[in-house]
Amino acid sequence: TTAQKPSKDLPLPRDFVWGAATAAYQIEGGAFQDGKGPSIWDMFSHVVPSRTSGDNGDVACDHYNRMPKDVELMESLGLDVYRFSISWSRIIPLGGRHDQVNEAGVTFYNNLIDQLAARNITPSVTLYHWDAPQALYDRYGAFLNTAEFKADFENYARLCFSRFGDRVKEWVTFNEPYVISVFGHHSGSLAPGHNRATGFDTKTEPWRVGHTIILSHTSVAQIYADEFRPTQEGCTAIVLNGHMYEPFDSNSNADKAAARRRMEFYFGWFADPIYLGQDYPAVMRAQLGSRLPKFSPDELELLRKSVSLNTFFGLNHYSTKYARALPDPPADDDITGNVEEGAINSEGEEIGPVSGMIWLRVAPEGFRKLLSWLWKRYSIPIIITENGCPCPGENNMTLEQAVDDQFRIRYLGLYLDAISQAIYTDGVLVKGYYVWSLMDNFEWSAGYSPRFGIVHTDYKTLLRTPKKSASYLKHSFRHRRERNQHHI
Ligand code: GBH
Repeated sequence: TTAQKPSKDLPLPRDFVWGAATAAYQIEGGAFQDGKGPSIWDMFSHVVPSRTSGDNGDVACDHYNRMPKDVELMESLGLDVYRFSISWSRIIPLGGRHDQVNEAGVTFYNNLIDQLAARNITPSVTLYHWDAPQALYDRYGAFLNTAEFKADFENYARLCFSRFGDRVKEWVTFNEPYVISVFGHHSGSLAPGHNRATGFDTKTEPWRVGHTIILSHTSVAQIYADEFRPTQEGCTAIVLNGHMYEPFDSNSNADKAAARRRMEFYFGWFADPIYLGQDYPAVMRAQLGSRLPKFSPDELELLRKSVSLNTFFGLNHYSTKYARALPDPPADDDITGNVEEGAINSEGEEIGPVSGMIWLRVAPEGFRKLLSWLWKRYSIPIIITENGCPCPGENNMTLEQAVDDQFRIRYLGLYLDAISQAIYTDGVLVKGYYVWSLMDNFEWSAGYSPRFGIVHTDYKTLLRTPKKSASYLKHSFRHRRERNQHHI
């Protein structure tokens, strides 16, 4: 399983769209420019620099000052879609509903959207990709205060819809609520870094944060539908991330149940309320009891009513893991569904070749199975809003070596084949694919060493150089869409 197979270049529907994704804090830089307020990532990276491997997003790819050139680059790559996020504290420096709007920040995004339109690239805009205004944590704990946060997020969303919604038709409220909840408020490896060691209540915080995100998402989807969709005619969705899980021992019923349970704790946590309009999965209720917040009857009614407002399932997916049942009882701050996860099964087999990141192994069969699992459970069209990988050792290569990214080309090819099989063999509706990422950028706690880009970034000169995977994708999408005989 450790050798990589080549892609079969399987077909994709003619109207299948492809694009590339980024996030504000990872590429923009300009962290203190033109009146931007501090976000939790400015604080997290500056206060204890070791938490971000000594790096920070002060400059990043300097996209804030190089945006027109970057959009030219996107055009040359042949992107249909560019997925980016808005930095909340760039346009409302203190974040709250009574705080001032920073017009310079609004202008930056207006210019970006105009440049994209001029080059025929469709924007897909995420409102929240992890960079909360620091002031919201200082004032009331941000996500930990549901009512306050929801009201401030509604105000921020309204501002974005009213200023950008004439040209933006695809809106994502939150990127990866799982990561915001668990990595921000349980392990603490991402901002704001809440964990047991820093004195926070990891038994309840992740679940409270998740609850706030679900209710805020639902409310903003309703606001868009009521106040903006009639004139703007766009759509809203949320982006969920997660691995596929296979049983550690394929003969063990306990491990099979553990794999299913792990999926419900990862995807079901958010997708059951949002895409089914119902309470959290029963396995979560059973294990977590009162640690898991309750939806009031009114909230459940609102959830039910807003299911149809979500026009697609945004999926960020990278890899597959094995799940092994742990003995009861679960730890009092367990977030996994009492599961141990790993890359090696009971036969000693690896799930797939390892990329430049330890958690990311090449396992396209898992991706195909996940697409089916999601389709069966939620029956909603899926857009892959992130997928990609760094090549092994990529950060220690010369430019010439780094742009010859054969490992990435094979990974992407196999994952696109998996989408094709999901569509044509398994009957899953997948509508698009956005590669992570447009260019090498700030990889959160890992700093600048992991390189996920299809374009190389030189952090000294800030020069961008497309890698071979960029032209591979351009040609592969053309070829796959032409090969399609199915006329979807
Ligand atoms: C996405 O998260 C993000 O949306 C994007 O910003 C990011 O750059 C991209 O992935 C690549 O990482 O270190 O073993 O604790 C993906 C979800 C969750 C995957 C945290 C890595 C850390 C695993 N990520 N996880 S570990």
